[in-house]
Amino acid sequence: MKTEILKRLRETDGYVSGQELCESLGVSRTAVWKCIRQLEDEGYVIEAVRNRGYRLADSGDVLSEQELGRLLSTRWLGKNLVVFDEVDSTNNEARRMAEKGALEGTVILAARQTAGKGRRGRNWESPRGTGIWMSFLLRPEFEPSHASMLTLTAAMAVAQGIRRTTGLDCQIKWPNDIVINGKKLCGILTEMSTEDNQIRYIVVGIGINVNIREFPEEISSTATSLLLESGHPVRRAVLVDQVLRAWEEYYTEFLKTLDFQNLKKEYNACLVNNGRQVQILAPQGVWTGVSLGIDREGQLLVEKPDGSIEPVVSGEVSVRGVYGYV
Ligand code: BT5
Repeated sequence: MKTEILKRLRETDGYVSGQELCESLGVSRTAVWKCIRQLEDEGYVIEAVRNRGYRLADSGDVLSEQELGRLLSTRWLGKNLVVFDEVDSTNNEARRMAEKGALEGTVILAARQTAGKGRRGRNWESPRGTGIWMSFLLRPEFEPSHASMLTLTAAMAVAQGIRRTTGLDCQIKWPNDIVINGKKLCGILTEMSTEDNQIRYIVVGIGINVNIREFPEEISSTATSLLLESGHPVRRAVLVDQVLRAWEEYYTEFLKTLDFQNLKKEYNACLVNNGRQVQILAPQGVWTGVSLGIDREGQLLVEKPDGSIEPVVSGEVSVRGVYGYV
């Protein structure tokens, strides 16, 4: 019924009378009013005027299955798409759905995550309605050793999606962050399930701070949002579409060679600290060198003070600039 009411509001330029809605849908005024409230909760701005009815004033920043269904311009990714009001983590939800047989390309979004997660058990702040908390499910046929490169394709897609939607230029902090003006805007978490050295499924999780105005104190000096950087709110549904669409393009390119041969030039052009001193925080200790960009395997090449070049594998390390987070 909610979908039908939304459709009628969209089709009508002026007001749709409440009475007419009740009669044509065969429901009470209260039922109509409840649907209107739900639509407002989703982000639609609806004007209600006595004796005239309801009018859709603005589609606002709505992130619903209907809105995304209308907007999505991908070829296959997200044709199966689920939006939750609240989940623990969209990555966890995607994994649960994968275990129950969900199809490749399934996309899961949530208005809010109660236990959003980063790497190695870290927390990911996911406040309601102001970010893109999204995961998608893949069932690729390549070997597990290629999987870490999916994080890199996702980072490129986020950077591209943001550029196309807002015109803002952001940078990639290898392997899984997107930064802008030295602050973290997005984090990516790729998880994989394997059996007998074969991939059962992969979940790529993307968290983008879109319209967040304020962050908790622990991260307020390192985190930022598109709203804070651009000075105006960004429509999340449009950005979701652009990111997913860009990802499909990069993934197609990646599948041709199963490495970054065709993508590494573009990746390195977006890489923060390329050609500069970085610190490598590895389990064995911290060391410093000059970042030379990624190679075709997606490893970060770092030149040590003795001139030797060390490929750094993602997974166990973090990279920092020498002066702080970036
Ligand atoms: C990440 O981990 O950056 C991966 C984050 C992935 C989040 C997405 S949201 C959709 C999907 N579902 C999930 O549950 N996760 C994925 P890592 O590199 O470990 O960074 C985590 C660190 O970033 C934390 O320890 C904080 O310092 C910081 N942080 C937490 N929330 C943040 C936020 N919203 N913005 C910027 N920084 C944040």
